[in-house]
Amino acid sequence: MTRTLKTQVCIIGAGPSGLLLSQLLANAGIDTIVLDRKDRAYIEGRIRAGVLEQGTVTALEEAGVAGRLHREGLPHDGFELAFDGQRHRIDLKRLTGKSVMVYGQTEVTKDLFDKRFEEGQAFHFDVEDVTLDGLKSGVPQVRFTKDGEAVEVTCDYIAGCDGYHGVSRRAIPADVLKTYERVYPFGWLGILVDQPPVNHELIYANHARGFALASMRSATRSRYYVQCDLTDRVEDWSDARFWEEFATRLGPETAADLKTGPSFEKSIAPLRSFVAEPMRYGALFLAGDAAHIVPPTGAKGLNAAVADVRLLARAFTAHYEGNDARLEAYSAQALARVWQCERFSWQLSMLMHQFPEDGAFAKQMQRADFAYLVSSESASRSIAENYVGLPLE
Ligand code: RFL
Ligand code: PHB
Repeated sequence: MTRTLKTQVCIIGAGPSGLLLSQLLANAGIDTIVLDRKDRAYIEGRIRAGVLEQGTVTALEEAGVAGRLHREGLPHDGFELAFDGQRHRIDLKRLTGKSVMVYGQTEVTKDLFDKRFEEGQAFHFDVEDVTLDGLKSGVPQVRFTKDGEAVEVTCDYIAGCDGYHGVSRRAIPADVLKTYERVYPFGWLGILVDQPPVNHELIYANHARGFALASMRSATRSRYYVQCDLTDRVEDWSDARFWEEFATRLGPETAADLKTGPSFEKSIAPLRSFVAEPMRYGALFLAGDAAHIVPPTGAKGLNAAVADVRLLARAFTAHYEGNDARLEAYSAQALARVWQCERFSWQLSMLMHQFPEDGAFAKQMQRADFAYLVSSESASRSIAENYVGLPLE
C-alpha cells in the first residue's frame, strides 16, 4: 500500500534552504511538504557557517525569524586579513556602508525549525529512497519510504534543497546538466571552544605553514580553523597540536591574546568550488548547496543559499498570483549571482592558502596581491563589497 499526499511545493531537504523556503511560502499562503533523510536534532547539530550578509538578515526578517538573531547576533563592521604577520583591516562599514552579522548556522536552523513547528508545518524526517518523477509531465511526484511504508507526494513543483550529496540534482538528465568543479588540495580543520575570541573581529591569516581563521559564535565562544592536509583525520589533531599550530599561524603579536582550552567540537571539511547548470528542469528547481558549493573562505555558502531561496520564493509567489516571468527567469538570475560568489570565494581562497604544489612565483603573486590590497582603497573596497554581499538582482 502506498500512502498518497498532495501539496503545492514539495521541498526536499530541511537544511537552511528548505526551511527558509517553506517559511517564506507559508507566509505567502502556499502549502509545502518538507522531507529530510535525517532528523531535526541531527540537522540542528551540524556546525557550519557563521557570517550572515545583510541580505540574509533581511530575508530572515521577512520570514519572521530574526528576533533572536537581533538580540544575540554580533554585528561586525570589519574583518582583518593577515599575511606573514602583517595585519590589514577591511573596514566594511566605511568602504560599503554595510556590515555583516556573526550568528551561527545552527542558530538560524533552530529559529526556523521553531517557527515551522509552531505553525504546524508538515515534515517527514528520516525518509529513505527519495525519487523524483514526472518532472516534465505536468504531474510531478516525489516518492520515498518512511519506516518501511511507501509514500507518494504529488505536487505542482519540487524544490531540490537537499545539499551537495542530495538526489534532486541527479534527477536532471546528464545531457541537460552541466557541472563545473574545482577541488582544492587541502581542507579546513575547525574547532569550537568556550573561550573569548582572540580578536573582536575575524582574522583570516596566510602563514608559511598554512591558512588560519579566527572566528567566533559569541563573546564567550570561539570558532577557529587551520588549513590541513586532505589525508588528515580529526584524531591526528590533538587540542595541543591545534593550539600550537594556530598560535604560530596567527603570529606572536595576535597569539599573545589567545585563550586556549578544551575543544568540544572538531571536524574537517574539504574545500570545493562547484556549480551545476541549469538550476531548473521542468517542475524541479534547485536551491543552495544542491546546485553550488563554494570554499568557506569568503563565508558565502549559506548566504548564496539564502539568496537563491529569496528569488525562488518570490517566483513561486508570483506564479500563484498568475505571473510566471520570475519562475522562467529563476535559473539564469540565480546563476549570475552564484558565479559572482564563486569568483570571490575562489579569489580569496587563492590569496589566503598555501598551495603545496605552488612554487616561488605563485607565492610572490600572493604577496603582491596582498601589498596591493594594503595600498589601494579600491582593491580593499572590492573585497569589502563582495564580503557584505552583492545585490540580489
Ligand atoms: P544543507 O545544509 O546541506 O541541507 C541539505 C539537507 O538535505 C538533506 N538531504 C536529503 N533529504 C532527503 N533526501 C535526500 N536524498 C537527501 N540528501 C540530503 C540533508 O540531510 C540536509 O538536511 O544545504 P542547504 O540547505 O542548501 O544549506 C547550505 C549551507 O548549509 C551551506 O552552504 C553552508 O553550511 C556551507 N558551509 C559553510 N558555509 C559558510 O558560509 N561558512 C562555513 O564556515 C561553512 N562551513 C559548510 C561548512 C558546509 C559543510 N558541508 C556541506 C559538508 C562546513 C561543512 C562541513
Ligand atoms: C565561521 O565562523 O564558521 C566562519 C566564518 C567565516 C568564514 C568561514 C567560517 O569565512
